[in-house]
Amino acid sequence: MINNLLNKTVAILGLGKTGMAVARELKCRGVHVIGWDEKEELRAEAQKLQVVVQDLRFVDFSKVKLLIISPGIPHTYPAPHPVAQLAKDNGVPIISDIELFISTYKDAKYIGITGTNGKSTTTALIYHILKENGVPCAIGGNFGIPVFDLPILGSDGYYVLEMSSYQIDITPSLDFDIAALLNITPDHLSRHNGMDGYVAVKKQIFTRKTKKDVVNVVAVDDNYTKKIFKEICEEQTKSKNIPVSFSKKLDGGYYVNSKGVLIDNTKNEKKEILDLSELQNLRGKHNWQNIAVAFAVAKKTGLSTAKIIDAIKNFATLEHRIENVGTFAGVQFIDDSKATNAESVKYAIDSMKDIYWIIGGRQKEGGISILEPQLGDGNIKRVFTIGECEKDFYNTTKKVLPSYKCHKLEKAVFKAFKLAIKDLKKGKVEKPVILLSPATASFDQYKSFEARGDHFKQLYKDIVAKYQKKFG
Ligand code: UMA
Ligand code: ADP
Repeated sequence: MINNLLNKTVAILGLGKTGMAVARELKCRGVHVIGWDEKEELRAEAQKLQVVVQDLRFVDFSKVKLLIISPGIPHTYPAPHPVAQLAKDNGVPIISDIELFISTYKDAKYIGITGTNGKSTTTALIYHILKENGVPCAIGGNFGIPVFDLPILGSDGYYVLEMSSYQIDITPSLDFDIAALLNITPDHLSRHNGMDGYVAVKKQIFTRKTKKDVVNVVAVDDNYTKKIFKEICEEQTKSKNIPVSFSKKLDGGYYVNSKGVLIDNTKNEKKEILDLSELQNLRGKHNWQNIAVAFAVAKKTGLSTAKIIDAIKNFATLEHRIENVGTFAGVQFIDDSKATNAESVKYAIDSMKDIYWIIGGRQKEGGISILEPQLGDGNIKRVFTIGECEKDFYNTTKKVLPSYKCHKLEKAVFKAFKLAIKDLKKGKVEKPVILLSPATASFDQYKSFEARGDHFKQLYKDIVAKYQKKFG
């Protein structure tokens, strides 16, 4: 596709990671690029690449061939960005970097993974399995590396791409050799005009531009994904459609039984693959779903079961996702800062006991209402609230559990530690865990969930330093 753009004009809206990587590539390929970002420092950086920096609202779009828009910028809901509207009014296609990339580099194979939760873990796990086994591959997309920053792979290579709903929405003609969907629960609803729009976008990962011999993997554990699977089986009779489940037995697919054993039932032989309950690097039932999907995808690349199992066993947990920070004075610290919605917290709470739970930040739709049934199940001992929504969360948890308003993470961590030590001495708990699994976005107090998790890890170090003499 890029070859057809020689000497043509392409507009790029958003010069963050995504836009800048596209700009760099297009400039090298002799394309005339006009770019804009509301941030001055990004505009200055683009100018160094010889990009014409100009407010795109005032550009004559009749001369523009394409608009490449960053995923974070709305082009439909809640309201189209004025530049997106201008492009539409002039009949200029609006696409993502991924659309441009896939239609340019057609030789390699593509694996796309989406879902509300578990995308990064599953994408990283698939990439790890391929890499460990010597398959040429690269990881990118919503994972944090824009596709135009990835190496060019040959026809035996796989691009393993994490796809957010934002990215799918602006990639009208996807062409994944293997596409996988993990789960769907409400998220990002304002960008998709409600739940129906969000579900429809997630389903689009299974659309193809040209490819025919394709594989679709769907974890059918919720009603939305179950319905999508049924629909694609009806619509794509020539594709290999593989169901996966971590919650129920399945014929013709992979499932995890009640003991946590991954079963290959693709040929209805109920072959035991691996006991997932023992894996310390991928704790929690939610990871059973991620592993089952990763396994199904990896099998379709032609790797043997034994090779996939070995790679799963030595996968290193991703940062900020139920990450073990350390244990001090008998108290374990777990960073699950990436748990930015209640659904993801549900599984963290399920997989641990004696929890001193730190929650709060910028609230998302629904807050923690879906967690209310779990509050009294005995796994959580005490709750420490922080951030913008702490009043709401405190009012919910205090009805069932001892709860403390701490406002800031620092106070929450220190208070949780002192109370955990006290409870430990009194024999009220055996293995206390201080869990940062906030069920919120971080932006009220932090730049990102990573910054919030890093702060938590620093506070663990501060505690070790402060109490070394007493407990060390
Ligand atoms: N901007 C304007 N005008 C506006 C609005 C924004 O100029 O009116 C500019 C901003 O100043 C910014 C850029 O547009 O510089 C928007 O950037 P962006 O955030 O869309 O894009 P990137 O920095 O390129 O990051 C994106 C993804 N971000 C989002 O989808 C919000 C990253 O996912 C992704 O890793 C990266 O591309 C590489 O492909 C992050 C994310 O939060 C991790 N994703 C969401 C999620 O996981 O829930 C969807
Ligand atoms: P995503 O990239 O979709 O945000 P991550 O793998 O980064 O997903 O995990 C985000 C959060 O969701 C973490 O707190 C993690 O423990 C939790 N999580 C991971 N996989 C799942 C899953 N399959 N279902 C629900 N929650 C999950």
